Amino acid sequence: MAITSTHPILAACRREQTPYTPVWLMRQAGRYMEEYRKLRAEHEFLDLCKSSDLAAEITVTPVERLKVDAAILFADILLLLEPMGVGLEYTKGDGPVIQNTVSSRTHVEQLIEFDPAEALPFVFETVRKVCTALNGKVPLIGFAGAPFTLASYLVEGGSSRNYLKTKRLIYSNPGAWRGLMERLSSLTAKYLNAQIAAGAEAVQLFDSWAGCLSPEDYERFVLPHTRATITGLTPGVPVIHFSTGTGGFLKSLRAAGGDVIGVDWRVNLDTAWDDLGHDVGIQGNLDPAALLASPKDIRRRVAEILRRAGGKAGHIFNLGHGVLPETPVENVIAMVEAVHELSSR
Ligand code: 1CP
Repeated sequence: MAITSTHPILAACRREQTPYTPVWLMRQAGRYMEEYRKLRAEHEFLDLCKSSDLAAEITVTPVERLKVDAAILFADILLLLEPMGVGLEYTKGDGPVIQNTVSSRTHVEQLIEFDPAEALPFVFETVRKVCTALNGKVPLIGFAGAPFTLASYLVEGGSSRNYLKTKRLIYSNPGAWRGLMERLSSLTAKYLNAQIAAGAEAVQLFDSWAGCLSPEDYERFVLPHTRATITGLTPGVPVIHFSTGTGGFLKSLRAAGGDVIGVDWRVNLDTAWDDLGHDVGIQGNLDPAALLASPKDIRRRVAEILRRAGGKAGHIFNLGHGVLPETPVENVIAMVEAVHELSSR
């Protein structure tokens, strides 16, 4: 406990000075890694998530291979939706599919109520196994989808380009929307608290698709619910609040909560941080596609982000979104090395 609580990534969450800028990558365990592809060739994705031995192995491998400063739990934001009885499937090539989509108050009321600690025991087993394997070397970050991003999958039935079904529900049936978001926000808080109880030392809330909303709609229909999730979390555990495409309303994301705000590459890190205020941490924000460039170019781009962070306490280096499956693993290693070397102080 004493070792990890002073770990750079947790210190950065508290905006304390660190000997170097800590770094991890969203989707650091995934298809760009040969080790993962091998396991995936033998098992369905959901089966990997539900086998705590395999999920723990997939979580720990990139920590050793990439020398990153944190592990991210191998799981998926949509696991929390399966016990609701909506029929979750991962189909080859098409991404996740929800069979029974939500478009009315009746549908919201039909969603099965459950206790995440009981319905998803494999997640917490994985957390415990990962903590044992890491043995205090680096902290484990737990995660969940933020209520809006989870709701968007329930309403759309999968990924979406314009989120029209979601917006139609918000505009035409705000009561049903509120009911859905209230369910998801309390469920998410319980789920994250159970990850924390099992050993996660920080948590990240992914609101990956919040950027489809106008600032006004975000404030009215999303912010109160994300805030309810964050206020419901175990005190003292750092919260990273991540989204993409939200450069136009960063202040509202900040108002929803989080010790650290995760930003994508569509904003410059320094202007984003000025906008957020320097009394909150910032995470980001290399374009994941930059990892397709040469190691020399990657190093230059890393230096530029570090320059914009200005060595100020509270910066966690990350990509602006998840690692792309096409990424050469050597380039990821080069990126992590560059962050550590160039930020050393
Ligand atoms: O085919 C496969 O091997 C499955 C691919 C895969 C993986 C490796 C999916 C399906 N999920 C995951 C793991 C995962 N998902 C992790 C842990 C691994 C890590 O970070 O190292 C995490 C944190 C997530 C989170 C997640 N799942 C998000 C939020 C982050 C983001 O990328 O925005 C979202 C939106 C999902 C839904 C989801 N699950 C899987 C896919 C391909 C998607 C995205 C689909 C879409 O574009 O809508």
